[in-house]
Amino acid sequence: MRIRAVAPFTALALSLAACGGGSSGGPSSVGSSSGNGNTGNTIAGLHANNHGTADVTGKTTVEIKANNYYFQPSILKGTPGQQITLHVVNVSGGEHNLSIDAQHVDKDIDGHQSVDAKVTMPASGTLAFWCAYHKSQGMVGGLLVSGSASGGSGSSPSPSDDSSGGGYGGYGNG
Ligand SMILES: [Cu+2]
Repeated sequence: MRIRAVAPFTALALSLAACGGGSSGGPSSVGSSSGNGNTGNTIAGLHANNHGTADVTGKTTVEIKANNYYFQPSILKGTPGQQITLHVVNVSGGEHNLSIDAQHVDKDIDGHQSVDAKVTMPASGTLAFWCAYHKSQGMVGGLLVSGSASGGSGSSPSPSDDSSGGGYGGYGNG
């Protein structure tokens, strides 16, 4: 009787040991699978493969690339209420998508094709956009508004640089 009672427990223990034997680190949470080993970034609370930020202040048309599985640049930084036509170029062979729920944007982009989508910068903070097919894989971007007054939330993910000159990407010449 005692043996029959112990045997299942032993099997379970062995199973657990085998399962956790591969990790050489400390205690890790069971069952957490982080698929792609990219830099774990977050845009508007969503897991995102972040491929950079572009300052689009004053622009009416902005081109971004869609690839497997990210938008580049991933974050577009503008002014509150700024209207932009996003020209999304799918540089991969597979189908992607541009979706912004709050603005009823939902456009498929076939491989090596492009689409235009009119979007509006949020009043404050960051509004996320994503590929409907690969959102869970981090194909997420954001419309970021800078210069908004301190709203009290204080959850700005980017360091607040106060460069009002618009000198984005300018390196010293000479
Ligand atoms: Cu996609």
